[in-house]
Amino acid sequence: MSSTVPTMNHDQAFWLPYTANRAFWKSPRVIKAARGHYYTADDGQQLLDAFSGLWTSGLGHCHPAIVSAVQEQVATLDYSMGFQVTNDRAIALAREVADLAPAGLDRVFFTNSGSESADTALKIALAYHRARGEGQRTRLIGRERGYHGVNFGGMSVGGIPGNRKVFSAVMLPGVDHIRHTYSHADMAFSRGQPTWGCDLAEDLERLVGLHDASNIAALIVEPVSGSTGILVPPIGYLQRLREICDKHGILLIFDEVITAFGRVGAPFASARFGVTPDIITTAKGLTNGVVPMGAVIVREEIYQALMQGPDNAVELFHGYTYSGHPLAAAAGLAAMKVYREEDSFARALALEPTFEETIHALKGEPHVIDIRNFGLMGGIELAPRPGAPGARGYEVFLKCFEAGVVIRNGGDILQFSPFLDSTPDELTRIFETVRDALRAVA
Ligand code: PXG
Ligand code: PLP
Repeated sequence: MSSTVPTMNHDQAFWLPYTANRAFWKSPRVIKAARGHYYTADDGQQLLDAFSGLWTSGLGHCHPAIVSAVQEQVATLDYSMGFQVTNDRAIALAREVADLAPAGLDRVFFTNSGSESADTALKIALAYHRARGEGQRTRLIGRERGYHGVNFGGMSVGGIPGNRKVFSAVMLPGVDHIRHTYSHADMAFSRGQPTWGCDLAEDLERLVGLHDASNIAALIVEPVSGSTGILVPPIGYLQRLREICDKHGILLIFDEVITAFGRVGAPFASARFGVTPDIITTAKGLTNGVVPMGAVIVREEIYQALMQGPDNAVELFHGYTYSGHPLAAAAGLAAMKVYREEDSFARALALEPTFEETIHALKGEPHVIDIRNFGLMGGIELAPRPGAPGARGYEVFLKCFEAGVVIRNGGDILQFSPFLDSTPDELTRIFETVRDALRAVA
């Protein structure tokens, strides 16, 4: 490629992910340190983190127990071969994750992210059906407005138009989507689970009718949708999805990359809702965000179905160089210990009513057309500015940042993910800052 641009200095070589890069470099926001509930920016500004990293760090930043576990591990075993050989930390963490998971989900496959977990889960579903002699079950079903990461599999079952548009021609074949669960007219300003909408689960029957169940491998959904703007499942909806999957032999995959490890006041959303899927995908809170890692937790029957052929044959041709990385596993083990010792999941559950009160107090503020919450996940939806969708949300994000509070905006939906041990005063400060910002933007 012949270059038409002048020679660059490389101060701005970093191409930021999911970021308005040109606007960013005009006024960069750079963090250089963090402790507990606060970031320190490169100019020394203290920022209250209202998003727990990126849904990652429910225990707070630089938790001393996790920091020292990682420090010790890196000086003991940095890395060891991960195929045909493993390390002691990975074995120990798999055991703890399986102990925490719903009964029956007994096997843990490690990845490095939520996107890799989603693609791994889809591949396991296909391999499982094939191993049982039902290799024609290849169709994968996602849901509109779902987010399952950015790799080809997760993108294809995902249902966020902006993530799909440019790559439309190369989506996986044989993928369908059930309807999303949001209806402004029927559920705006619901607290917790909406009472309307259980019947939306019947949309899965529509796809079964269209394709025949014998062609369908799996359904993947987030128990509570996160990045699309906190869509809380209607009462009874997840139970109904489970029933329909059971009826037709379709595997049910819960993408719990956000909802696991305390975010909804339980170890998993599956436990909170009392609905057990066949496969759970996780990442983020698995290590409290300290070292990248994901995990796919699989029903014992699925694992057993794949244990075929001669003993010395690889059963599943899938894995990442860093699956079960010892540093990540050490961070995960320390995180599991802290979750236990600090009783984090119960604390999050106990904080939920205060969070709900504080966020819903913004009803009636300028631009606010809906407020949604579940566990410690919250969303405030703003009316888009005519002709400039997303601008209002972005400006509120910037105003809060200037005022020392880090929130996140997905377009015009403001999102909140406080720490599992946030204080009521912190929640008050977060939402008062948002209130001021809402009153200040056009
Ligand atoms: N599944 C779900 C349900 C997620 O929320 C992923 C998969 C992908 O994980 P990785 O680790 O590959 O990013 C996610 C990630 C937001 C936001 O603004 C959410 C995510 C990522 C970036 C932004 O809510 N979730
Ligand atoms: N590309 C090449 C050339 C590789 O050799 C490998 C792994 O060995 C990969 C991609 C995959 O990398 P990872 O295992 O870190 O996902």
